[in-house]
Amino acid sequence: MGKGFFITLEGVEGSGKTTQTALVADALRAAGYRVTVTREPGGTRAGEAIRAIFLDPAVSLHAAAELLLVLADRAQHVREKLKPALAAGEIVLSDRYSDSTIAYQGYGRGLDLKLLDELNRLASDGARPDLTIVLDLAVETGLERTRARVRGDVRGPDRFEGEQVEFHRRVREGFLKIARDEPGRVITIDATRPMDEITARIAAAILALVTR
Ligand code: T5A
Repeated sequence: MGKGFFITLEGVEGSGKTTQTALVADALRAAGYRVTVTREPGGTRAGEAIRAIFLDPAVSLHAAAELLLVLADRAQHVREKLKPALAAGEIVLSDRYSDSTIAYQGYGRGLDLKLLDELNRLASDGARPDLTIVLDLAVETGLERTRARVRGDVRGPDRFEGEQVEFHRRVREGFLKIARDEPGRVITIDATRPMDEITARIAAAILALVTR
C-alpha cells in the first residue's frame, strides 16, 4: 500500500473548481491512476447534511457558527474519506479544503487567522495538501458565471453567492496571499483561460508531483 497524493482546488465562486476537478480526474484515470474526487463542505454523509445547512440562504449563521460547521465537516471528511484514500495510495482531488476557511472565514468574515490555523490543525488531523491549485479570476466574472447557471436552474443563489462583491474581493485577496506565502505548495492559474488549457496545466502539475 503506497502513499497517495492530496491535491486541492481552491478559488472564488464560479472559478471553475468543480468543472476542473472532474476533467482532471478523467485525465488522470485515463493515464492509469486511481483517483478519489471529493469536496468540502460535503464528501461524507455527515458532510452533505452540513453542506445543506451551510449553503442555505434561508439559514442565518453567525460567523463563529459558520466556522464551526465547516470545521466539523472537515474533521469527519479527513477521517472517514481523505486519509483512507491516501493510505490506499490514491490521488485525492478535493474541491476546496482548509485554504477556503482562511480565505472565507478569515479574510472574508474577519476571524482571527492564527485561531483559524489552530482550528484547521485540529480538524485536518495533519492532512496537508501536497499541491494546491488556486483558480483565479475577477470576482465579478466568477459571480456572473454562477448567475448564468442559476438562471437556468430552479435553485437561487446560495448563502455565499448572495454576499456583497466586497466580501468576495477580500476572499480573492486571501487566496492570492496564501499563494504568495506558500509558492512551494500553491500554483495560481488564470481561470479565464479555455477549460482544456486549464485542465492540461493542472494535470501536468499533478503528474510532475506523482512521478517525482
Ligand atoms: N466555504 C467552503 C467556506 O466558506 N469555508 C470553507 O472552509 C469551505 C470549504 C461552497 C461554499 O462554501 C464556502 C465557499 C463556497 O461559497 P460550492 O457550491 O461548493 O459552495 O461553491 P463553489 O465551490 O464556489 O462552487 P461553484 O460551483 O459556485 O464554483 P466552481 O466550482 O468554482 O465553478 P464551476 O466549475 O461550477 O463553474 C461555474 C460555471 O463556469 C463555467 C462552468 O461551465 C459553469 O457554468 N466555467 C467556465 N466558463 C468559461 N471558461 C472557463 N474556463 C470555465 N470554467 C468553468
